[in-house]
Amino acid sequence: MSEEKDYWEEFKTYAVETAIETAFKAIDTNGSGTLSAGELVNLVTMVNSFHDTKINPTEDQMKILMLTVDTNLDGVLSLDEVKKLLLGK
Ligand SMILES: [Ca+2]
Repeated sequence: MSEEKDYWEEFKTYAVETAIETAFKAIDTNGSGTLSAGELVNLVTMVNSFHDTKINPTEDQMKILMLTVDTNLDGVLSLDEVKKLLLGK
């Protein structure tokens, strides 16, 4: 049933977006609605704590990551920019 498949595809999209929005709010500790480079470090820390990974980017690597995600180059990451990174759209 293609209709059912569409339903699940839509559900998955919403589920992922909700997860990203929830994580975004948790990481945006000062509630500015955007993520700074410092808050991006919190994201890495969060990923490490959930997955027992030991990702420890250097300051330069964080700068490169910021530049990759910060598509409008305003120095902070919006929810849309983070969604684009994680959902590839
Ligand atoms: Ca930005």
